[in-house]
Amino acid sequence: MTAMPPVLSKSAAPANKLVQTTCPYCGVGCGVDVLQRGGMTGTLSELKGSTEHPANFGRLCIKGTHLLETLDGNKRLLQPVVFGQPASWDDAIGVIAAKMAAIIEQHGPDAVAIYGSGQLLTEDYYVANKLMKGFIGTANIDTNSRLCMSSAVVAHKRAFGEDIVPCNYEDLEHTDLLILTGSNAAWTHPVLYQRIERAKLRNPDMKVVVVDPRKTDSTAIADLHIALKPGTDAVLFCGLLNFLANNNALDEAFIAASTHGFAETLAAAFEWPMARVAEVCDVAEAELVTLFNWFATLPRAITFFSMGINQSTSGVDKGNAIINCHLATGKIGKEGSGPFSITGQPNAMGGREVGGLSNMLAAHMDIDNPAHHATVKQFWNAPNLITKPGLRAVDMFQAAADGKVKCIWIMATNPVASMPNRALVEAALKQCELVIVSDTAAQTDTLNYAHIALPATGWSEKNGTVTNSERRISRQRGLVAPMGEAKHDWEILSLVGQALGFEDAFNYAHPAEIFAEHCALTAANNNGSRALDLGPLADLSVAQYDNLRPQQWPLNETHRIGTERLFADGSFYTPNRKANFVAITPRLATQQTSAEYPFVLNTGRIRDQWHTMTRTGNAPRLLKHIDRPWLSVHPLDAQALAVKDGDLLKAEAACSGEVEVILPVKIDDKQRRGEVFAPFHWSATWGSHAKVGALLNGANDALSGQPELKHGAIRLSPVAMQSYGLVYGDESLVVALQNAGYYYLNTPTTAAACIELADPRDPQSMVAAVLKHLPKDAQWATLQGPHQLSIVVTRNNKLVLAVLLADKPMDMPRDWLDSLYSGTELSPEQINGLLEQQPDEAFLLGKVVCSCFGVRENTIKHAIDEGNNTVSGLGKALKCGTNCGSCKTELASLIESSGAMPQSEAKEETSNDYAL
Ligand SMILES: Nc1nc2c(c(=O)[nH]1)N[C@H]1C(S)=C(S)[C@@H](COP(=O)(O)OP(=O)(O)OC[C@H]3O[C@@H](n4cnc5c(=O)[nH]c(N)nc54)[C@H](O)[C@@H]3O)O[C@H]1N2
Ligand SMILES: Nc1nc2c(c(=O)[nH]1)N[C@H]1C(S)=C(S)[C@@H](COP(=O)(O)OP(=O)(O)OC[C@H]3O[C@@H](n4cnc5c(=O)[nH]c(N)nc54)[C@H](O)[C@@H]3O)O[C@H]1N2
Ligand code: SF4
Ligand SMILES: [Mo]
Repeated sequence: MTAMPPVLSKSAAPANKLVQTTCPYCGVGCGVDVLQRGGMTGTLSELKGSTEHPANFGRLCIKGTHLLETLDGNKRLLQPVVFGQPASWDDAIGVIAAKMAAIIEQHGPDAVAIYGSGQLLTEDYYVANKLMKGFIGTANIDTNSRLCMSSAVVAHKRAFGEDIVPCNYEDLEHTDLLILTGSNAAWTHPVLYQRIERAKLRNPDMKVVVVDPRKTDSTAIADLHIALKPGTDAVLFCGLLNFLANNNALDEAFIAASTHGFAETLAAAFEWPMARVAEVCDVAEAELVTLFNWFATLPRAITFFSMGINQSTSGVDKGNAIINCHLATGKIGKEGSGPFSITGQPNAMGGREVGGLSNMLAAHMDIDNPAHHATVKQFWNAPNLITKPGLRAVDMFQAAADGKVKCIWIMATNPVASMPNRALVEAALKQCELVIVSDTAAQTDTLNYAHIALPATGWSEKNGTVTNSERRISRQRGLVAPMGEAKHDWEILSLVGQALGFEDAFNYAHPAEIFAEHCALTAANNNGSRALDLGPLADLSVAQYDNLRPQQWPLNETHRIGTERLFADGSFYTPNRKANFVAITPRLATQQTSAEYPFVLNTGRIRDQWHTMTRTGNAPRLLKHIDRPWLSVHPLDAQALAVKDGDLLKAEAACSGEVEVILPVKIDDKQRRGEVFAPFHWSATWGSHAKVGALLNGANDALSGQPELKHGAIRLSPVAMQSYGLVYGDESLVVALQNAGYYYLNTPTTAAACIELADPRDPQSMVAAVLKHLPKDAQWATLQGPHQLSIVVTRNNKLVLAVLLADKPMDMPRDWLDSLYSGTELSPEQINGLLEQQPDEAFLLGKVVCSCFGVRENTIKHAIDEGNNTVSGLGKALKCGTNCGSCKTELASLIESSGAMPQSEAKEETSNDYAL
């Protein structure tokens, strides 16, 4: 009997399918499983961590978990916009090509620049690099990775001969000493931090040391926190090398066989005896002794470093000071040992692989190496291959401000918000003849300066590869069709390449073709001379590419399934195959404080937001942990400035010029005196004065070009505001009132839009602006008192807008406002509560749990927090549950959900509840 072919109905709905992709945020590169319902035009749901992905084994952090909530179509750029008008793709590409060609014709190719991003996929990045360096003929392609990884890149090249991260994530679980320096991994690389946390639970002997001027959440598992003076890490690691030499902790055999330059390096380190290190780093000698002894005596050690090291005018030297200590003790190339630079962005590593910085050629090949030049020229058949490096990020914007760069194409980055020296970046973009911005979001600080805005596809639509911090290449898969008219970045770049006359070189139809070409280039004339070798992936079919499983490079004939750890054989990628020690003379930060600018400004990240918030800002749940920018100030500094929590402080730097920065104060004893911290996530899209980048002057490392973003010099002064406001309700109504006062900050809740206002004049001054924007088709109630003025607008008795003004800052619980905005009709009492700006008692204390004695939920929770963590204990304290007893189960569940278990009941995590 012959088998019948299955009958397929043409109209059958596509089956639901579990698809694996990669998280688009940080460099951990977690695998993500998503349920695709109804094919590419359907919906996505049930997002979870991929249990078999070697980066995360099923775990995700809060940003990854809420990815689906960020895909808000209303916030997307959906159509090309050319000089303010919606346009077709044909028109947009035509205008770009014509204008670019004219600029190149008149001023040469160096008048054109691309400023790209470590958030592009490898395929996008490869095409951008090829177009600029091989065909347009300029190396003016730099990216935000310059602000992120470039110091580590140069440190690696100096020490190892190539930009190589030797370690892998498993090493973090098999070490005896983990030094986290300049990293707040608990917030910035959470899944790795969780892996470290669990490794320490399993092996309590493992030591964790955090080196950071601030006491961050990452110190939660630390055996030692060294709160050093900012900028002094090179001193610390020179001191460590000196100590290792004086305490017989060197690996002489390794130094002799595998390294070069030790004597000069040690001579430089001899300048740093313990007492001097303690003084310059401003830490207790005993803390240094503890750390140094651990490094000297424990067999395995990892130094995990990130932006507190890289974002410095001597970031490269700091990287090499760290690497020197690992080379001197042979703690490299072995399980659980090595210097581990952690990449920030999802594809910072992939960008480095394709050579997407202005001083690189391609595929880890160098501009000034004639053999490399010949290889790339032949491979690309490139008519205009560059012969000299191009502009680095800070210099690129300076050149634009000076009128030398006339056309800049900004792709997948938001430099007006994220570059230092905002005043200069704004001036540069105003000066440019042609500013092209490719973005997924409809609104960013940078889009305000775009002559041409191009809608790019975002995560869930894009299809390609990324490489994480441990050199592991994973697929980001297209799961849904592009929104609106969005196109893939590689596609947009190819269209422009074709329109400029390079049809043959940019006729890609699928990212698999680009990936194959990239892999083939890494293998071209390689023969083991470059670690980056993806040769075995150069001939993947589209189907094989689609099914590519995560793997680590190098991949070559000897390592066909990838290489976990590099340098295991003591051989490096310098001409003599030895690693270089680099003699270090530590330098302090360039932006030093003075009598006029007495505070050190440190900037960085928070747990639940990603960079300039164009994606994470769309998920109100991610604003629950922290809903506003702030400036952390030590209590004694706050006292001297006469400010309290929530007051507004004006921050000024010598470079901030016309740009005014105002931030709410957070009094914070985790901060050293004289130093303040601000997250850089909020931008002018979120608030009138949230422009932290304006306070940093763009000073950068001469070797890497990486700007000093952790050490500004600023002055602070309280802002005398006379009135404060809170505007809450329908988004369109709230947004219209944004400029009713001098200062505003957007703080949306999970239910509604919300902005805070402040103004140096009295509340009446804002009323005229408010009245102008109130809806005509609604009812209003108003109440004016000596210190406050409220307007409540309802439609059919349902709240649409509340404008609450007062002469002092008000702390209105957002949960209360949300409860009133829930779509139910407001009672007269509730309207009065709003008018009086007085949350009702029932809300503040929660619902009644024990009806017999009228005990409310929040009173009970408070008692639990106080230590009454048994039902009978609560009964004794509050009487609840002591009459009819029917609320006892609810009391028990409140105790359970509070997490307040008596010590004896607390369970240690068992070792089989996660896979490693
Ligand atoms: N939630 C979240 N996670 C992210 C990102 C995000 O935006 N949000 N971005 C990703 C990106 S691109 C990056 S680059 C990484 C960055 O990851 P991290 O480098 O961990 O993050 P930062 O907060 O920028 O800075 C880290 C710490 O450096 C400290 N620091 C400042 N000056 C010094 C110093 O002189 N010495 C030392 N030892 N420490 C100092 C700061 O106090 C801060 O706590 O995070 C990635 N992960
Ligand atoms: N003060 C201070 N400044 C800093 C830092 C700091 O620590 N302090 N850190 C620096 C570091 S390490 C980094 S990495 C940078 C990050 O700074 P940015 O790169 O400027 O920040 P993002 O918000 O990630 O910007 C990415 C932009 O690309 C868009 N986008 C997202 N996906 C895509 C896509 O697939 N295609 C296209 N075309 N667009 C897309 C987003 O909507 C967003 O507008 O900030 C730097 N700036
Ligand atoms: S740790 Fe990084 S890659 Fe993993 S889920 Fe969180 S943001 Fe995404
Ligand atoms: Mo970064």
